[in-house]
Amino acid sequence: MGDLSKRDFTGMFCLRTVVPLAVDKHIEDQNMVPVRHRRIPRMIPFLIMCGLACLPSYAQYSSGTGTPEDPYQIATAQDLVDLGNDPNDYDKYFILTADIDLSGYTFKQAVVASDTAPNIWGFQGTVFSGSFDGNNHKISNLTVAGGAYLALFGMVASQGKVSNLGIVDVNVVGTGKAHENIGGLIGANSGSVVNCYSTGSITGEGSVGGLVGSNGGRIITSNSTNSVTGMKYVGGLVGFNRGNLTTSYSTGVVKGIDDVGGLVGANNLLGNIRSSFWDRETSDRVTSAGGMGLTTVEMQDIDSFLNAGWDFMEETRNGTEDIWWILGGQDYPRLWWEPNEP
Ligand SMILES: [Ca+2]
Ligand SMILES: [Ca+2]
Repeated sequence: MGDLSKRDFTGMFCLRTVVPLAVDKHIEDQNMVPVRHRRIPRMIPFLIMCGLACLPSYAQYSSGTGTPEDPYQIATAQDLVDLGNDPNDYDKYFILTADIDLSGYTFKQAVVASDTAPNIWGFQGTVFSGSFDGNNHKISNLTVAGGAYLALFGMVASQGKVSNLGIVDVNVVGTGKAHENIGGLIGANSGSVVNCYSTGSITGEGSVGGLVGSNGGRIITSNSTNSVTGMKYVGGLVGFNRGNLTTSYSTGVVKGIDDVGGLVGANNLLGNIRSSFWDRETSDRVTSAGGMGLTTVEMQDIDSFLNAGWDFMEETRNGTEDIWWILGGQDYPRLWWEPNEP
């Protein structure tokens, strides 16, 4: 739908620029009229074809060229859908320039970098290897109900990065065969997740996590309040971890059968989990494959996190990036731009 509307627009744009040109030349240079009239009609289809051929390099998304200096600007739900529909752009740079509400959309697979053969084991499709900067905005009401690798991003490559993004009121349900690698933000991550959070509900079978289903990359300064339900490798933040997880937490209720944990369901020999926490009470989980379980009171006490090196606003001992803030005694730590709404 998005491509069609853009192509229609591009075609109109070409016609509008070409037709006045013909009129102007007609008025300015009447001696040349017979020649111009023969040549210009032939040019019109040619110019329209040029416009269509050039479509991927401009007139795409709300603005930008996809470079680090001039990232594609994602300002609408349609921009996001367009990104998902164009794997050629998965290695480009993107920035969110507005909050996006996906109410009214139901996705059968991840919005970006989806598994195109959900009934075949493993990932088939194009992995996201670009950079998506949420720019401290949120994407709300994402609903995904389908097979495997379900989240906003199905799979992110080692050079990929997702940052500064909230996924709010997300609802992901893995159904059918092999509904594995299910999360709020990323199904299977090998890249970097920095300053992200997620709220909502995640359900799947294997490797199910509030933020990331399966992590082989790096997750830092992120959190999830998602409720998480699965069978095996089920965790409040990450279902299965073989990567780095640092300075993050989760609070959502976690339900499962095998390898179920408050923060992480399973952590293999490559996995490294540091300075991270989960709420033992709200998660209904006293164990996790990594991290430290705290009471709700402890989870809302700044000292629990300062002692683990977290960089808060209004303190310099742990750094001056000022990643976190907290309404002590009332709420959990939040990213400095994250609202303290439930
Ligand atoms: Ca598959
Ligand atoms: Ca600080």
